[in-house]
Amino acid sequence: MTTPTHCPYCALQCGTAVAPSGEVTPRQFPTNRGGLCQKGWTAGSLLGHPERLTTPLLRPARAAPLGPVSWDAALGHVAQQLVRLRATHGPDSVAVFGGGGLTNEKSYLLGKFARVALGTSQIDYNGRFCMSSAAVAGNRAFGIDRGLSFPVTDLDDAEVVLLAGANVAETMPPLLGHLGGAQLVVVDPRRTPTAERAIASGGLHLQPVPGTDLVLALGMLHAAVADGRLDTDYLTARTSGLEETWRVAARWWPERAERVCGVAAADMRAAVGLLAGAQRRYVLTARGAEQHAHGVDTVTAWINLSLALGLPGRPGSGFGTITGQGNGQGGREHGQKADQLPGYRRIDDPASRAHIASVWGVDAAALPGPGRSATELLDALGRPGGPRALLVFGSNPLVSAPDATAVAQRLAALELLVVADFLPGETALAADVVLPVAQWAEEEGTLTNLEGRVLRRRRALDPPPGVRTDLEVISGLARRLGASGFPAEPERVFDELRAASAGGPADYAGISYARLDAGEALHWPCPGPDHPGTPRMFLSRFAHSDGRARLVPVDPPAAAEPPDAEFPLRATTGRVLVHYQSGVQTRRIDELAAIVPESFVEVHPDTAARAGLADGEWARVVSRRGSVLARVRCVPSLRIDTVFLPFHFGGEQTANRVTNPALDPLSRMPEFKVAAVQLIPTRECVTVLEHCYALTGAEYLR
Ligand SMILES: Nc1nc2c(c(=O)[nH]1)N[C@H]1C(S)=C(S)[C@@H](COP(=O)(O)OP(=O)(O)OC[C@H]3O[C@@H](n4cnc5c(=O)[nH]c(N)nc54)[C@H](O)[C@@H]3O)O[C@H]1N2
Ligand SMILES: Nc1nc2c(c(=O)[nH]1)N[C@H]1C(S)=C(S)[C@@H](COP(=O)(O)OP(=O)(O)OC[C@H]3O[C@@H](n4cnc5c(=O)[nH]c(N)nc54)[C@H](O)[C@@H]3O)O[C@H]1N2
Ligand code: SF4
Ligand SMILES: [Mo]
Repeated sequence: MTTPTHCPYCALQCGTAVAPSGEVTPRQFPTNRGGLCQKGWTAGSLLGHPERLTTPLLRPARAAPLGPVSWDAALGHVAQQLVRLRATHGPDSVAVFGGGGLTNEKSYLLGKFARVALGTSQIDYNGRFCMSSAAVAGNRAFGIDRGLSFPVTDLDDAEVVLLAGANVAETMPPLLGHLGGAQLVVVDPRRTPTAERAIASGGLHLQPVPGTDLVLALGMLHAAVADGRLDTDYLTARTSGLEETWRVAARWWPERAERVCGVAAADMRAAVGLLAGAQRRYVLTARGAEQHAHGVDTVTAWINLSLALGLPGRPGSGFGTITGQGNGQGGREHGQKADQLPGYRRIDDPASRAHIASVWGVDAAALPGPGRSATELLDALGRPGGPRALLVFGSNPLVSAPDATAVAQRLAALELLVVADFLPGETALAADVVLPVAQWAEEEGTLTNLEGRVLRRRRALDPPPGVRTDLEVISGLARRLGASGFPAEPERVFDELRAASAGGPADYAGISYARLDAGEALHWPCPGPDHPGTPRMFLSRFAHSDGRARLVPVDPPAAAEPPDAEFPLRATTGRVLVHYQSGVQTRRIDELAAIVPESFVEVHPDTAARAGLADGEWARVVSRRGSVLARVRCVPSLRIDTVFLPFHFGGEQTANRVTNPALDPLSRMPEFKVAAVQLIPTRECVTVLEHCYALTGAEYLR
């Protein structure tokens, strides 16, 4: 007997079947159609992993080692410290950091816990690092933010798909199965496996300087206008803002754009020709377009081009952003974001506050206002006026947040760091209290995938003795803080979430466990029990009150950190197929760690030679903030001005030691995708152990 559920990792949420032994096999589901990537196949091996956390751990004093304690002692200690801090320094002295991998139920209860049980405004989550710029751009253009406004199966019939900063061949391999019939245009500074597919499909690989997509998209919009490719009927009927947008784009003719972004004007025209010449075409963006200090405007530039060509809201065509984490979409809808309440409501909107307060049975005036965004929250820890305690659920910011060295200093300045995790990741090892929690295959819940489709995670086996679910942990802490209304049963939490979301943009009111278990595919908004859900949005109108989509004029900004004589190269960062995120999980899976055991830096051979480096040698990649150790991989297809680092490794190989915490002014998303660096040869000896496993917490915070 196997249990039908979904992969724990990315937003494609491939269908899986889990055996009582924990073995994972693929199952037919529209996103994966029986396929899985290597991470999905091996996900079960962490369930019984020897490093699995099975008892709460407590550090009696900052310098003391973590030691096992009872749940009562651990939760009692945390509650006592939180009560003390709150009484002495006010409710904002306690902060919460969540994750886009958490189920909808956990995200919801965590947000309620922060606002009601702790009374703090200081909650945000790692999704701020993920799709937040596209979320702002989508809201601005379409009036609502759902990653894809159509099911992925619609892509099956596409003739042309432009992928901007999305390396789906490595980040969502089964998605390629939906792109098989299309010519691809891939926009990426690197010749990724996805870019190889584009060339093989008779499409194009456009290779811009990192951080210059905005100029590239302006050049392409100019080409669309100049070559008579605008869809004028669509623009007139369904959009506003073309005139103002053209006023900026008119200054970016392709030859001028080429000088900034490095993509040949002829290729811009060819790409526009491919998109405009097809009936069924899509533009999809991901983190490469977003993780910039001007990510919102960059995504907006891609949306402007899509609108000019008449794609969004047209059957068989569209614009979309590929979300990232398992619950990347749902995780940003139900209240773990600093500026949001459940149902994708704004926390500063009086009507939204009143509705949520009534569901929660509290006074709307008692709900805190917006808090700090993730990077700003981490930066405020332990500073005067900043939080003195941090509770982390589902993130490893010591490895995944920008300027990791500064993050370690801020965590060290806390009076209390609490981490709930099932493995001893870097941040857990640095905590004062570690709470061992259940894994995906041991719990019930729902997640919302990249299509805005709500799906069920099901319990296939019991958690190991001594382990509690995140919901039980939150519920138990709330009780110790004297707060009521924090059930630990997933379905009860979901039913409360439905009521809280009712009437909001992300309306789940009509979605129930019973409907999902009966096999219905329910995409939000789904406002009532008889509503069929909304797989396709925008077919007749966009979500703005006038029903129109907005083109928004965007100007190329100055680079946040331009290369100079000292730091002449642009480092960009991202992912490889076999590792997931900060690597806590996949670095511990032997089959995956054997394939990519250590960090590397992709470098053009000429650039390597200039730095005195050869393929296979270790280098230090140095920025103004810090340096990272990585093995040189010479890649002739790479731009000579660019190097690439994966961010999946810890310790000396933490790529985020060099990244720039410059933030987008609207989304507050950090600039993971471009930092000025230099390369230097190093003779430092790096042992295999340091490659694969975390340093101890104490070493981190020294
Ligand atoms: N194997 C694997 N899969 C994953 C994940 C994982 O960690 N590992 N994580 C999941 C999550 S949370 C996310 S968010 C998604 C991310 O999925 P993707 O966005 O596809 O992944 P990234 O590797 O971060 O970035 C994509 C590409 O952007 C390129 N890029 C860098 N700078 C620029 C630029 O300025 N412009 C453009 N156009 N491209 C640029 C990089 O070279 C990279 O190939 O993947 C999900 N799937
Ligand atoms: N340089 C650079 N940095 C990046 C990026 C980049 O492209 N470049 N990408 C950014 C992006 S898009 C993202 S999404 C972030 C992700 O980065 P992180 O937030 O660090 O994500 P994970 O590594 O998935 O960390 C999740 C942790 O929570 C644990 N965990 C998993 N599921 C659960 C759960 O249900 N409950 C609890 N309590 N714990 C759980 C895991 O064991 C792991 O320790 O990284 C960002 N950082
Ligand atoms: S593509 Fe994503 S959801 Fe599918 S198996 Fe791989 S990691 Fe899991
Ligand atoms: Mo992400």
